[in-house]
Amino acid sequence: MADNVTYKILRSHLLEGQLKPGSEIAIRIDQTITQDATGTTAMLLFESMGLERVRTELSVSYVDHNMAMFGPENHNDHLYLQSIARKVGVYHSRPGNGICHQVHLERFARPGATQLGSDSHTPTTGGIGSLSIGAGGLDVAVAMGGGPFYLTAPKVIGIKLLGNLPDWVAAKDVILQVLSILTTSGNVGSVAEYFGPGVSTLTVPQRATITNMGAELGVTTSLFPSDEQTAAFLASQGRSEVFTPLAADPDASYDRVIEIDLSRLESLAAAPSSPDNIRKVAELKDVAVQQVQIGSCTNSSYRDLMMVASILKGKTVHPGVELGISPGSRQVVQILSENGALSDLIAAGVRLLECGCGPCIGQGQSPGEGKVSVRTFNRNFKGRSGTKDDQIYLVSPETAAAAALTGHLSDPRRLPELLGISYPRISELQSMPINDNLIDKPLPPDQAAAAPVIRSSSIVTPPSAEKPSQKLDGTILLRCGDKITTDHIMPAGSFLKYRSNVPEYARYVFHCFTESGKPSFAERALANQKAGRAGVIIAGESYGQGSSREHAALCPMYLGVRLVIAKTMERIHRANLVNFAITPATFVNPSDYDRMEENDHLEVPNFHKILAESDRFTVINVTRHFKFECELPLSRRDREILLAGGKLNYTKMCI
Ligand code: MIC
Ligand code: SF4
Repeated sequence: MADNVTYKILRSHLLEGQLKPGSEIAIRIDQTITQDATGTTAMLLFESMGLERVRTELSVSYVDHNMAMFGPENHNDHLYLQSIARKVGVYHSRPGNGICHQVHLERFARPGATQLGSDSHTPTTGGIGSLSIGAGGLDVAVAMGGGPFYLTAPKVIGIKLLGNLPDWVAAKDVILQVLSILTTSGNVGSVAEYFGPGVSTLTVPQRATITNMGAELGVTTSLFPSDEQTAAFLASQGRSEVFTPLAADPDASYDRVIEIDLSRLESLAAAPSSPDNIRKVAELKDVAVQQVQIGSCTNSSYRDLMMVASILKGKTVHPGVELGISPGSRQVVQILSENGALSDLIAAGVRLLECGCGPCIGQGQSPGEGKVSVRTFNRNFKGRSGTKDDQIYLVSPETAAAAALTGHLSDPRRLPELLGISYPRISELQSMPINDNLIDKPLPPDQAAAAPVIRSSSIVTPPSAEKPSQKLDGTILLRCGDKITTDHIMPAGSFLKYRSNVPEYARYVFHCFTESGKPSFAERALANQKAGRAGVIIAGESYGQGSSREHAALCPMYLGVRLVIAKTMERIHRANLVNFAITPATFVNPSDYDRMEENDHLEVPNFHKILAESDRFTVINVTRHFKFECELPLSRRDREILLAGGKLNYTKMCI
């Protein structure tokens, strides 16, 4: 059978089901990653499954998100994560070591492996040929326990790369071009696999930029083959032994093919406020810029930061711009400090932040009201930066550096003419400095049993979900529009510190929709729950875009939400809803969305029976006296999970 790379890896890890696009399959997971913002819940859920040790080839816990540490909560989480990791057989990357995806690419990921991570940018390591998928923390906890991961066998979109990137045009421009074609909607259930002669011209870190931001397409994952570039990258990390070549069979086919000629690309930007609002940088030259932020798991490689340092060398950041760099890995910072590039950055006026997610997740560096911030990150959802009406442009490091020097969005190809800067040719290093002293190894099993777990009072065991009622008697708590992201549902930024305390964090569900002087979503939801009604959310297209944060299901569940009806829904969020016993339904007739309002009383007779066996059901809008139809295309297992009152109860039943 001729397979593409995606199906080769799936076939070698298949545990259940048929490898036919659209059918449910179960695969074995080799590696897992968690990060601190999702990891505390994942670890608590792992503990409540009653297992003593992980059963994967490798599991790593990272601390990279909650680094601001206002109040004791973050440090409490860090200490809990470090102590539980040692005990249950998980490696632990301490704060300061870098962002999970970049460090995992450097130190642990391997071609041909499967990886499940409680973060939506887990596909970053698709750049090394690992089939890496983002999921909710509960799914990752189950995989840590050796359980299979269930997914829909994907369609594979083949992205054929031709030619070579021109000077000043970067890997970021490739993924922005892909986003302009595929957009952020309509790709659920697909994998983006790169092939063609242009692939060999891209290094692993460049590929990882592309697979990282592939998350914004809403695909299951993105994947590159493993070739000489992969071998060279692994050699530079002193990990040649894990190299294995991986390519699609010569006559392998794809469900759809898109061709991109790298030589014809130019510098692009995702304009406010969606990663698929793609414009040519050259057309944005009148946009004045007040802030530039460089870094994140998308653009923090040695080449990216060397490129910025070389462009800035001997120059000064424009007086109207604040430039921050939040590097993705300590390894890269160490090289930059050894080769003098760090001095060039500091001399140019860069504000150097610590290695971590930082401003990408609204942990500081929020731009001023209505001010333009140009970022090398992957998401520009409105308000994510911490400023309500932010104007965020997502660009390559080259474009970010050009904006920092000129004070405008400037096509970096004009830098020679504007500032006399010639294109810096940066070659990858053959050997990187290896220093794993911030990665704690797990304790051997004979010492682990007696090891203490540090559990502070801000770490609260997550509430468990309930079994569904016979009949659903509910109230529409919110009717939200299209493209509601998990950042809208469950804000991050300064609220991130409540991740380990669901009752506290739940107070901020749909915080962005709370009008001052009016009751919050949480207050209304709790009152509704007290009155004995289920909460219902009505949504438009692509509900639940963005992150893997299961709190966007867990906290609404805590507030009594039991049903979401959307026009369409994104993959990870839909799975999280099922995991926490919230039924994810879609409208049969999307125009029904317009026929109802908040506070309408809805009824679903025989709800329990519907969950058990029906893929369609009728909802009665009691307030407006009409009925409408919903679709419920659930797998047998999803139904069992919902009926069991969520995945934790279901998993306990199966252990
Ligand atoms: C993000 O980029 O939105 C995050 C923060 O990394 C999330 C995870 C989280 O909410 O903790 C993600 O991408 O899954
Ligand atoms: Fe961190 Fe941003 Fe990457 Fe999420 S997208 S893992 S917040 S750097």
